[in-house]
Amino acid sequence: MLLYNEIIFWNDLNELQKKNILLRPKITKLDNFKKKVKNILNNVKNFGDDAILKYNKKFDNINLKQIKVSKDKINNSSYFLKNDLKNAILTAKKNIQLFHQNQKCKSLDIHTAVGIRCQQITIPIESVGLYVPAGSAPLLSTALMLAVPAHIAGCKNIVLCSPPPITNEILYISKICNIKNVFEVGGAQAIAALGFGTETVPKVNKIFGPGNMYVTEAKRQLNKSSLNVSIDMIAGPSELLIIADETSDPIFIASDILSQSEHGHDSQVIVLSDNISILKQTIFQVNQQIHNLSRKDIIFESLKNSKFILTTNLLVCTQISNIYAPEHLIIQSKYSRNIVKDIINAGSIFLGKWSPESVGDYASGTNHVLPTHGNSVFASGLSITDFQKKITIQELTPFGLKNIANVVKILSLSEKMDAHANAVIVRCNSIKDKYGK
Ligand code: HSO
Ligand code: ZN
Repeated sequence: MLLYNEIIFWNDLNELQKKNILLRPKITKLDNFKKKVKNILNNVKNFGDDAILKYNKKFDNINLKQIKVSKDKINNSSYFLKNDLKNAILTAKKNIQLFHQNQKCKSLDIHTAVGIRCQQITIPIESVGLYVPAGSAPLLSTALMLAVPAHIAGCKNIVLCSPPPITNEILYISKICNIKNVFEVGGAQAIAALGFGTETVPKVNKIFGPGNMYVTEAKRQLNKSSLNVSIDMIAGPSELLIIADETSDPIFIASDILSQSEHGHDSQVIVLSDNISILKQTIFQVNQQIHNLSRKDIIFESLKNSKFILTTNLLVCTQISNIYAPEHLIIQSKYSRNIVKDIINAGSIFLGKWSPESVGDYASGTNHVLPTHGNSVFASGLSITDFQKKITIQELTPFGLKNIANVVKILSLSEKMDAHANAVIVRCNSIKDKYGK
């Protein structure tokens, strides 16, 4: 039960209290947790599929003969799903596809000076691993958010891993996204398989997708190793910040608070408003709506991390939001479009009362894999550029080289790199021999 006296008056706080109010919930890490993950990585590295089959038995209590999902099983998934679910998946896919397709950046081909041609081309990362967590329910939406951009980016080998038993929903998404390499393996062992490769799981160049703390730790350890494996991001618990004014609808805000809070006991919601009545009505609505929800146990837990803060005006709300740097930001105000102009840190923004976070989570087209834990101060949500890399190309004519030669000579000699200067000088001498001057 949330109480009205939980409303925090921002102006009454000193600097330290302000800082503490905006802290993320502490994650309690189990003893030896890093060592356990290291062990899993080592076992998968040394014993490949055998180790994975054992972990499937140990952690997921499933005895599989093979971890690779057969082509037939992927294709047949379609028969097990109701048409309305398949249609919903297809509509979401269409929107995600349209949005991500337009993220493609154009190649550059520029003459920086006469005779100096510089290009930038975009190349897809050849092999990518997509991790789709299961947790309390397999996140089919995450499968879409990873598979669609990987496909659009042009990645040649797309490998998808999800804990056993893999669901028909995830297999259906693999089918419509043309992913043929699908494996029933979860947790740190899945990340290890993607990072090292096994007899059946191909080694990839970059691993994507959220997961529990074991998955996250495995990604961190692999990323630090010298394996040339990269990761998309270190994802923490999900979070939402809401800015509301007197025109917001407390019923709607409460529904957004609850949808965020059902993710996990460590989810967090911060509500900022310049209007105490809106905050009180919202708290009232949260207490009303929670009773109809199936995940109320998780919600009761995570609501303990929520904060309702009263400020003197909307500008202060914006400033607090930029300090907190939320993963999701909902702005429900008559000035939404003006406020958004001052936002500099956020993963994804939802403007106005008709834009619940749920729509972005599933179907509007934007990606729901977003920077958490304040990382939106430097990072962005997933986009197709994460599945690609850029290569620059340059080509000079004799004239172009002759004109820039002196600049390179002076700069390289000032760094005491005379071999660098020489690479230009020998060519300039050759140009003189050939063309005179
Ligand atoms: N809000 C989550 C994504 C999600 N919601 C998946 C429901 N399913 C992180 O952006
Ligand atoms: Zn969500």
